[in-house]
Amino acid sequence: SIKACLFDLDGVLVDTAVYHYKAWKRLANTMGFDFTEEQNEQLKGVSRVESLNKILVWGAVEKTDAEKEELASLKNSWYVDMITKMTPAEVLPGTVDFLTAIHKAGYKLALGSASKNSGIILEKTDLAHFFDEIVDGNMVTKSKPDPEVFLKGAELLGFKPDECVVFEDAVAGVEAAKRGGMKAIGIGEKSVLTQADVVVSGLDKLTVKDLETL
Ligand code: G16
Ligand code: MG
Repeated sequence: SIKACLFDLDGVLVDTAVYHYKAWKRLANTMGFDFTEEQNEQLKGVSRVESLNKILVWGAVEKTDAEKEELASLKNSWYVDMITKMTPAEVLPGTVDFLTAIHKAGYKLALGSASKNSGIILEKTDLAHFFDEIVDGNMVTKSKPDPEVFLKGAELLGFKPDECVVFEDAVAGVEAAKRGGMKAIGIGEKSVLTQADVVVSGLDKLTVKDLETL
């Protein structure tokens, strides 16, 4: 049975995707091109370097590794400026109630995010105290769909993969959970998150009971 819950950050607990999009768009614009909101979907759950690589392909621009490092840190400085101003009001609907309920019911909680900025986001939105363990982009070498981030979370919490459920909004994240041998609750559209065991539109649609029947 399920004993631990692993949460993705962006798109599940908070909507930082809009800030990532604004910052990447600004970066693309400074290089003389643009990309669509549809293309932006492909950046969700993907690491910073991999996101930049995709964007450079879209703009048909080639850069050296040193230039890429500079571009990525420029984007990150704009992104950090925005997330530093985040408040608890930006936590997605139902999140605080659901995290409170599962914590009270005795489940252990971990974060499993690709972001290297998870610490500041959790602090600004007042969510940090819910988590027993935090695994983020600073602690993993392989990004989703590799299961590393979630396997590390399960290990730190002291549970086997089949005792864990992952909450994910990204296709790559759901795939990571399944590859890791975990249950996956997709946050989004059923037609997109086809590998998920259950799909809901948000944490506001879930109760503790839903975990018992997984
Ligand atoms: C998030 C976002 C991705 C972003 C990645 C890395 O992942 O979904 O779009 O590229 O983190 O973020 P950073 O540049 O802050 O390290 P997740 O796993 O929380 O959805
Ligand atoms: Mg996400």
